[in-house]
Amino acid sequence: MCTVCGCGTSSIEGHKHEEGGHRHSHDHHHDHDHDHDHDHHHHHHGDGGHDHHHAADCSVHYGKGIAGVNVPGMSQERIIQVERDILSKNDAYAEENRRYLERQGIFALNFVSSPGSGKTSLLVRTISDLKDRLTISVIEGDQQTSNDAARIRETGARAIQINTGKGCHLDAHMVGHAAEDLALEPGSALFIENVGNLVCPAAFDLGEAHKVVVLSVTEGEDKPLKYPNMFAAADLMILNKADLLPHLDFNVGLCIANALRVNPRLQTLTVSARTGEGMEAFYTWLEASAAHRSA
Ligand SMILES: Nc1nc2c(ncn2[C@@H]2O[C@H](COP(=O)(O)OP(=O)(O)O)[C@@H](O)[C@H]2O)c(=O)[nH]1
Ligand SMILES: [Mg+2]
Repeated sequence: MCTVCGCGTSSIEGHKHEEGGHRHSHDHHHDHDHDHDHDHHHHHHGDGGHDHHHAADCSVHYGKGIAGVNVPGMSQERIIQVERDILSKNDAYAEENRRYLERQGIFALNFVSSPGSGKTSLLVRTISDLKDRLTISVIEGDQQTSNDAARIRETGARAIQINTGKGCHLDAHMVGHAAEDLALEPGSALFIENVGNLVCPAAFDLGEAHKVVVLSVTEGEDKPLKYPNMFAAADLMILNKADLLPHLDFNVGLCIANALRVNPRLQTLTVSARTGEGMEAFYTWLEASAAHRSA
């Protein structure tokens, strides 16, 4: 159980990744989910609805305690201790990654979003458009499949896929190994596409220069308010799928205002990875940020 986010099995040192058919699997230590027997009594009503009555030993307090998450059988104090251990281990790996990337002059971005906002599409277009200006390698994170790494490799760029299994985010240890296996070129850029999830990846520093949160116009203007941690952790918000705006009643100004309420320092860009609209502004941001970092 990942007690940091409380939404699945994950650990700092358990993962699999592959590159071009080469499978590389780590099997260190996994925290285990606790079996938890629910005792549901269903009372069916004539209208087809039913009530769930939980037995007295099944006290579920979702996020009510000081830890903000519930792990059956674990006290809130213990959860906080485990959470601190996981995050401090992660932070140590992230610092190692950051030092390595800095020594090599590699500019790393961590792309986070809900599934389907267009991260892979943005990466594919960016790599193709900047081919002659910048070498970009990619670490792809998904629970299953290497589809996205395959989409990236079609551009000619190097890509490695990490499958997190039940894990809901990439951690710095996974990224460190993948970066090593990619044999990154000094002075190049590294794009990390995180697992599609607007919650958990916010807590995990991977050693990147910036988190870039991608939101698509089909998701609603209120998402920055509903998932504030992610928008607070990011330095840039890319509002994608602008080509769909004529078909929607999405209010771009309101969405940006909501994002700035949770993070007044957030930079924002509106683009379409499909048509290419607005992408030049992203490339300008990218090259300016990379130059600023190596200056
Ligand atoms: N209309 C439109 N569709 C897009 C755009 N960007 C991505 N998509 C589509 O959105 C879906 C999810 O895109 P993908 O890149 O896989 O998203 P990811 O899950 O965040 O990596 C795909 O069907 C894409 O073709 C865009 O700018 N406009
Ligand atoms: Mg993707």
